[in-house]
Amino acid sequence: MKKLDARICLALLLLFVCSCTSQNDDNLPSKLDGEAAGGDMTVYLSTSQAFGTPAPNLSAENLIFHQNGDVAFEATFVSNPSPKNGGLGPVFNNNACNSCHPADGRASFPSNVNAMSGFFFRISVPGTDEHGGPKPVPGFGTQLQHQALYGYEPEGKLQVFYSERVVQLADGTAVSLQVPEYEIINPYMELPADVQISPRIGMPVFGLGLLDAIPDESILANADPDDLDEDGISGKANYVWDVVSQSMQLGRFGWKAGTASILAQSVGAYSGDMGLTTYLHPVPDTYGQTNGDTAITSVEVSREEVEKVVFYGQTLGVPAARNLDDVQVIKGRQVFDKLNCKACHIPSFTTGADYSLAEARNQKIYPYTDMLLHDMGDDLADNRDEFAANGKEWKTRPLWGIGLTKLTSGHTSFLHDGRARNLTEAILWHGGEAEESRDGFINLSTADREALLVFLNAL
Ligand code: HEC
Ligand code: HEC
Ligand SMILES: [Ca+2]
Ligand SMILES: [Ca+2]
Ligand SMILES: [Ca+2]
Repeated sequence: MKKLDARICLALLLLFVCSCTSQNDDNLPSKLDGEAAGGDMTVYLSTSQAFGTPAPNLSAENLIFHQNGDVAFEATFVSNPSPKNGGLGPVFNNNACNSCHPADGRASFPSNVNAMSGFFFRISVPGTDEHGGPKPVPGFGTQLQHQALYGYEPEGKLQVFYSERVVQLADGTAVSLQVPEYEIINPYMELPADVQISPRIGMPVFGLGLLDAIPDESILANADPDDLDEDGISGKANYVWDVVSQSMQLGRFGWKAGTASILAQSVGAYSGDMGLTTYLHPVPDTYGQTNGDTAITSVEVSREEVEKVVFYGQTLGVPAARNLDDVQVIKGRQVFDKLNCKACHIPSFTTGADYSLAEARNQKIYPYTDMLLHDMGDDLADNRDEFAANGKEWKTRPLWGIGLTKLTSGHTSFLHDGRARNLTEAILWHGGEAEESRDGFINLSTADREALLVFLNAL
């Protein structure tokens, strides 16, 4: 009897302890839906380093590789001859990855458009190249390098004029938009009259491994190019010529999803943005131009260096969303849903199980993008095709981390050319398929509009 009593006592005690512990668990702040924006690759940090911190789940070995990549991303290239980081140019746009992606975030729109900055023009003439991509401008290629080494001529200089457009919101607030007009001035040789210009600015580079790990099928599942369900939202996949596999692949990166992988984007940057050859672009971007390279030499950036820089972008962590239980944030999320922002800025995906980087596999992530192209209307159009993307189409930008832009990057310029000076302007520039969402935004009450902005700033 006594023994049994003791056992019952013990059992009761255990039950008590257990229920206490579980009660404590309930009281712990549990992860809110969407807080771990990058799954296990989430960084819980809201400082100026929020975009530039390695994912916390990297293996020890991978963390070292990441840190080497950090050095590669920050390397400043100089002209030959140089014992280290030589080969810059002869024409280029900037001299380091992180000059155009400062603190791993987005570049601000330059106060002097002809200084080295994160801003440049992609260019082409009507038609396509042999792979269906933009057709190079004779003597200029597909990118205008507006810087040059001493003794060389830049391909041309940039010019931007702004006019003002005032948008009246339903609550009486007037918002002024700056409408840009771009031109190439002082070309080093005659430019064809029909040259097409696509202005672009450097965007954040964190979380790219996770975006890369979303299975093709999950992206394609949301594509509706002919809008068969008639909700006004199409969503089209870009298919692009991939220098790595030498085949057509689903485009994922760049403002028009014009490259298929972080590797393709990065070697493209070495080649086009900095004038540096790699194993994937052994022929200089300016080979054959009178202001360019006259010889094909050994590659200027080693394959090892390329692999490091790619791994870096692949393994930067994603900042956690903040204050998701705040009443205004909760309301703002409802407004986001009501205005159908989520049709393109799709909140969540699960990454694939067989992605090359183990740390990025099987993660529930909250990037707020569908990785697809959308017609955004005439006002945002660059009128320049890039593979399947036409002159009005842009890839839906991920919104994760967007609320930390000011803190990490010191400014709040948004959109492909940095024309929007804050979130409100960015939304007001939406047109085309997003016209209804934009008009809904214009018609919001002051309180609902503020809640939406508070929600975006919590991402
Ligand atoms: C002169 C400025 C400049 C330099 C230098 C530069 N980038 Fe970029 N980067 C850009 C711009 C502009 C884009 C958008 C390109 C586009 O839409 O076609 C971009 C896009 C990217 C993207 C795609 C991100 C996304 O979410 O789609 C990656 C990755 C990237 N750059 C990595 C690099 C790396 C690595 C380097 C150095 C090897 C580098 N960049 C150097 C300006 C630059
Ligand atoms: C039809 C698809 C679509 C809808 C609907 C849509 N967006 Fe977008 N959004 C985009 C695309 C595409 C871009 C990139 C446009 C560009 O850079 O020119 C973008 C860009 C943005 C940006 C700037 C991001 C950056 O990195 O510069 C913000 C902020 C934004 N959207 C918020 C919203 C909000 C809020 C709503 C709802 C009111 C909304 N969007 C509705 C497709 C959409
Ligand atoms: Ca070079
Ligand atoms: Ca060029
Ligand atoms: Ca549709």
